[in-house]
Amino acid sequence: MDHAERIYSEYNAWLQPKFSLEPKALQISASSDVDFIHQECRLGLIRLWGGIQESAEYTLRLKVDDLEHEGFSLTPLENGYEIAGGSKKGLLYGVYRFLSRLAGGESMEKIQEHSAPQVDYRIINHWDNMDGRIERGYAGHSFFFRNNKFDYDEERITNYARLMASIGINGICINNVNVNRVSAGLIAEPLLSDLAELAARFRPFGIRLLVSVHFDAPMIIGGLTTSDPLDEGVMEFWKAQSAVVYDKIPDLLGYLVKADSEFRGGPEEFGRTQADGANTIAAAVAPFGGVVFWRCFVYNCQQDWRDTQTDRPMAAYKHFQPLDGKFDRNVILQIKNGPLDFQTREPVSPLFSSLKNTNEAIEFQIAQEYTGQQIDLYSLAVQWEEILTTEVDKGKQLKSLLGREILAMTAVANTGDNMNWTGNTLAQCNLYAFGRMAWNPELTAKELIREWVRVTFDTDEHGRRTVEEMLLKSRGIYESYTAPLGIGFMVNPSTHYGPNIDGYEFSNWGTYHRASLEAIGIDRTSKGTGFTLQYPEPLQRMYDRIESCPEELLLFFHRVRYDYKMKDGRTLLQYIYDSHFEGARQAEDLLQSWEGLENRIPQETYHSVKERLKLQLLNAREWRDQVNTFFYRKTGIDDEKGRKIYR
Ligand code: GCV
Repeated sequence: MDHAERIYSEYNAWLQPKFSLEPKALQISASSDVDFIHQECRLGLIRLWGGIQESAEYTLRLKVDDLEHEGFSLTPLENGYEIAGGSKKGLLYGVYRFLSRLAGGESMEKIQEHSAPQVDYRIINHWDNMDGRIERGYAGHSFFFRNNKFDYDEERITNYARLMASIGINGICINNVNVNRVSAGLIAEPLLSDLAELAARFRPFGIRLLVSVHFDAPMIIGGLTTSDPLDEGVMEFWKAQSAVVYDKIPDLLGYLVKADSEFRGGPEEFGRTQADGANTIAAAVAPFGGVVFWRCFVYNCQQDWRDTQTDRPMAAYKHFQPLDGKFDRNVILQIKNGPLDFQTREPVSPLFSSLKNTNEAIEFQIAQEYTGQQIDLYSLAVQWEEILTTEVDKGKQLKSLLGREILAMTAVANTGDNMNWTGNTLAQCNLYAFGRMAWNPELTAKELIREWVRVTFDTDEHGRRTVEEMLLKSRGIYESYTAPLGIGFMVNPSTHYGPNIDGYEFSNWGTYHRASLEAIGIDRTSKGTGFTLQYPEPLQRMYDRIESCPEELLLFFHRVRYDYKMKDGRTLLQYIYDSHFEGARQAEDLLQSWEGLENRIPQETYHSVKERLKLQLLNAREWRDQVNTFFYRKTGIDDEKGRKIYR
């Protein structure tokens, strides 16, 4: 690469060249069985420095050592440096980590680290449809599929695999959990051979593919008349078809299944349990070492809004908790982080504390479906840190279950075929943070944001600090101008962007705020729907009592009068007004802070992010005015500070 080519490109994401770095003359030494890793190391240094000056005086040694399987150690030596991996995979991770720390500006002599991942499966789920559209995708089209066929740019796939491996991702599901009749065919020819070809492109990077399968595959591709998981023919179908699949892709990680959910078929249609469904499919992949990720997003999406007994957040627990211990060893229940659906603020799903004898995966969403759609700035790392440090059982934080009951961290991708992968370049930070956090859940949002900013932008301290602060504050800002205190939703139906306070109020989806002239929220306490009873003590009591319920979740658990006094003495209504005025004002600050970075951030990125921040400001003002007017019209009570509320 010559000097002129060494320029920042959004496409490189966190693998950028760095002009500010002083290259070091060295030679790389590695045995021939790690040629690919040697090559990755070399390419990485060339990318970073613009070239390598060879010198026998300093040796960068790559070796496979006796460490934890995927672990690595980075050690400066007398006249050289050593990167050791517990396996080839570990060595590859070590190389990427070493390059990343160099990119962050650290000097080689000071980089020392020993690291191994806490969870075995660190997985990205794409919600890509084979026609090329991405469900809840905000960065263009699929870079895997088009026109119901595989259609990809080979170089882009390699670059994507490298980006993912560089943050420790080891599993990728390329198709939407909402499997249709076309994508159901991914486990059969002719699509299976194409899938195998793609799997081979990810393999050198230590990434195994997963495939979302259709629960009704026995009927759709097997020609059977039922998908009943306890039917002999159905069991035989899954076994035979899986043998075909594993013959083509021996290291396929397994299947991902969304069943009995949002108009998808499932075992309950046949009077069977979720365990019956999962175990039949798991038995078919078990001989090949495959795993079934079985989603717990099971609820009644045909609820009548008049029915105040059915409470959607309670559904997953009701379906799965009684089955604890009934799932095969190679089944992993994939549970969304909260009991509702990737809202800005939800409690942690009660399933995590109640499943004691079942493998679990926690599912996050990097795609910002309800959190600004990669237009509004929203640092998910901040939210994930809160989630992972939430107490789930007598002093135990959720993250203490990682690597024990919770074997996998999975997340819905925020990528597409946009040049910068994520639409908003700053949303790359969320993708980066997910991988790093899945590797090391002890990392804080602050550390992750800092790392990402440092590896991505070759700017000065002011530039770095500004971006870091914007990202750190972004989640709080978004929450305050949208639907704070855990009330959630209030979004435009189907698109899920922008305010529509009653948009879901009379729908089937079970997401209601039930605002009246006096009060708002659903009573989910032991005296209400009983949702709080799904938590163990002391959480149950804490959430159940309004005095001890964390204020940020007040309206998730309680029905509260507008004149209720918040902890600081303000009424709930005044809190809502303040939150929306303040949030919209802070959205202005975000734009202003960014404008101060002109000439510190590459032009193209500067302008495209600025356009999004302007849209965010419009969105924030719209939320502010619609929400405040809504509550003013319900209550007839003015803002104490006399700010403008439309009548
Ligand atoms: C893939 C929400 C989204 C759906 C998504 C579903 C799920 O309901 O709006 O688009 O479907 O979650 O997680 O399965």
